[in-house]
Amino acid sequence: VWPLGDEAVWKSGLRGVHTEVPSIAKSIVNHVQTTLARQAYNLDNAGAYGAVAHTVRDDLIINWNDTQMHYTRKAPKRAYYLSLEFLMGRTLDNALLNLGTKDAYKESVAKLGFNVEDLIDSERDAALGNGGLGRLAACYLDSSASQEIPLWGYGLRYEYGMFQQLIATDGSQLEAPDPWLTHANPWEIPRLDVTYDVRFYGHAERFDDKNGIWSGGQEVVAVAYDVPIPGYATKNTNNIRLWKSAPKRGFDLNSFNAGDYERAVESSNSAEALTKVLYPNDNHMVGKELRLKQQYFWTAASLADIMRRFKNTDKPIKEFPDLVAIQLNDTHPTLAIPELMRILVDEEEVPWKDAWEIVTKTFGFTNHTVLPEALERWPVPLFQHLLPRHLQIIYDIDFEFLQAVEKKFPGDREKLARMSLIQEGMPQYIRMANLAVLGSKKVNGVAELHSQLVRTTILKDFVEFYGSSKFGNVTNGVTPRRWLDQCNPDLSNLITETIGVPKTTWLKDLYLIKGILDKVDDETFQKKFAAVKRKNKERLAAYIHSTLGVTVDASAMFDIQVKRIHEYKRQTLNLLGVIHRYLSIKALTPEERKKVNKRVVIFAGKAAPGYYIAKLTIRLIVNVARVINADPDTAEYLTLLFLPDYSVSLAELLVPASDISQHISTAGTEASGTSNMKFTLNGGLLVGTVDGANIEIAEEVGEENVFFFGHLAATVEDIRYQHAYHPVPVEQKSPALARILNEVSSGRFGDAHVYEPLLNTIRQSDYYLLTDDFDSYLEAQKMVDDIYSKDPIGWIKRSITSVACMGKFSSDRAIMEYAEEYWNIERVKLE
Ligand code: 4GP
Repeated sequence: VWPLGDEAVWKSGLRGVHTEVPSIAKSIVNHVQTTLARQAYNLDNAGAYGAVAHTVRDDLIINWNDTQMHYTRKAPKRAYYLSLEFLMGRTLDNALLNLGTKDAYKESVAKLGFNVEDLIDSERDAALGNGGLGRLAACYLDSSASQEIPLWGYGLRYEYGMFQQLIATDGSQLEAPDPWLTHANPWEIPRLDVTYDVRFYGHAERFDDKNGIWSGGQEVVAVAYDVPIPGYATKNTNNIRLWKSAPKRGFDLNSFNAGDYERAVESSNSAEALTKVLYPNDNHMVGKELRLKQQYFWTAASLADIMRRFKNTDKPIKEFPDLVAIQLNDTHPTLAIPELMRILVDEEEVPWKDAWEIVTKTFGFTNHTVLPEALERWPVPLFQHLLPRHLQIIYDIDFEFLQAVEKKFPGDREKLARMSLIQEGMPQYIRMANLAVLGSKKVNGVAELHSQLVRTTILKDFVEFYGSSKFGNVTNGVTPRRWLDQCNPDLSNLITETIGVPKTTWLKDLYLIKGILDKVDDETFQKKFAAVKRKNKERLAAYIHSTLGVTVDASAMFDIQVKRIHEYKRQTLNLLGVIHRYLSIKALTPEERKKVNKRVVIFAGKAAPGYYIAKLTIRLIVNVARVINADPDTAEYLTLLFLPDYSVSLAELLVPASDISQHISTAGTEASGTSNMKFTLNGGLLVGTVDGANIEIAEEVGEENVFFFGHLAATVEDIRYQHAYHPVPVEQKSPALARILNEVSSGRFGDAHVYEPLLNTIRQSDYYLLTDDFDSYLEAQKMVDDIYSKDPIGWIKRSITSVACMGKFSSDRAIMEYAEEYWNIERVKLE
């Protein structure tokens, strides 16, 4: 349908995506001239990046528009992924690869006197996330678009993303803000006309039939910003809608007129503060009011938007779950459950029972951690103050639920107390995980072991109540576009040339890379494969040289552990292992040392600013590195590095360059892990515990290709009990470890007293079982050294086999499991 006017004129103005060099170049020049208002003669890389990004943005928007119009016309069931974090990284390279226009852009950019790779490298990461949970959301968006699943993400447009990490002269982590939006962001489309009012505080009244009225308080406006997500080798382009908070009225006119300017802007400042900054915690809850406000602001705006879109279809409200599936990425968006109840019951006048049926057919809940400190609970008084109507709704849900539990398990008061949405005490708390389970159709964990632990520990009572069919598993995945083709183009090309299947096919059906297995014994292939790894290591070595000024030997084994710094992830175990290696090499004669397997051990990762022990860990790594790297006796055989400011783009450099990587969490604590998948997919082998997705990776690639060590999840509880009631000193359990702890205490690595609190976590309760796992860790490491140094061909074969068997870990497989088994959603391809 065309608006009034001349249809032919309209049509002549429309164009498709740029594919040819001349039109790309023309558009870039046009953006330099108009969008940037700059001249060719003084254009630097940043300017050229801006013009290229705007040209690509135009392409994305064209596909975005077509896709969304197609969805609207077809009106299929859609999925919504509610996530407080989307850890996107850079966009330009990914967009060019997904659109299939990278070569044409490369040529166009070269014609204008620039190098496309330099422009790609000048982009700042979008770091709207902490770690695994946020990066998973980004992979899922890429996969949904690539697999043509109609899905939108909903999140917050933080003005400041994940903090920038600096290392002080004493080795400690310093945090600096991440003002990633200071140079306008070409990848977002402001939708200043798409806004919703979100209420806080005020007064709630409840009526007999459970409906109510919520009024007064403060209103804040949510403004939409859209981020197009291009699928790979398809026109389908999905969307992430991010909300920015804005004051409802510019400022308080009364105060302004009375000359009190500070007062006048106060409320507008407080409205804007809502989406200022991402909370920098991973696997950990902080109970701050501002965080709860963020959660409600985001879920309320998202649901209002989803409801408006549903209403455009003119379907009766009871059909809502036939058109809408909402996935809760952990408990952060759980308020969507009482919020949908509020909309249905208070605004749409749906009877309570029917409303609850709609809700429980709509939501799905994914749990990402069983760590107790991560389980969200909110104090009732805070909740009552901020969201009085939602508290009433939660009480009503809880009342009915407990009646049903009592009916099924009469007289089991303890069970009632455990399952209630309200945790008794002073004050009472609301348990968000329980609410998420009650309000969802299905609940899942993120790897087989994790889902099993969810069913048998934190949600055991709920499995008994609902039956096990409500509780499933979707093992995580990673997008092979970014985590193979983009970060490791040489390996990607080698795979294509070897399996004889076009890239555009196997990158969307990752099981096809199994084809390289045929060549595992082929010497020419082995050489090519090894050469790719070597080149990636040299690329990383060059980065290390340019950033840290340290020269590393690319012929040494690269041993990498990069992830958030957390006690459960046990970076300290790795570090103590490195000290052990250092002392062992030092004890050898120069002649004996010649047989040592050379290693470069690399750490990177951020610690939450308030996490004291994690920050001490970083400080110790940096200071141990200073001692080791300055020791001429060992310099040739061992280098230890801490790379500051870990990010998605740094990961893209590290992942293809590992010989081994470490995923060494205490068994039962790492829900899945996803970097384990990325490293293995790029031919790095794993040193790991029998935990999370490590287990499934070993199932796929063969246990002989993974270096497992340590106690199993099933025994961890017993060991902790032993620690508490029959403690055995470290000296007795692991003399090797005791010696290393003493070396650190003695001040060999500086500041002896500073590290005592960290060492004491091991000497005292040792909650994460370092003492129990240390010796077996050393054995696994010895095996790594032996095979790597004595059987290089065997190593290459293991590495090839591992890559070949990673098909399962594509996020395409995971997103299709969600689509088919959880959301009941089909592909909608844009022709
Ligand atoms: C993480 C888990 O720790 C990690 O094992 C998992 O791979 C990832 O989620 C994605 O499922 N959890 C978090 C968190 O990031 O904050 O709970």
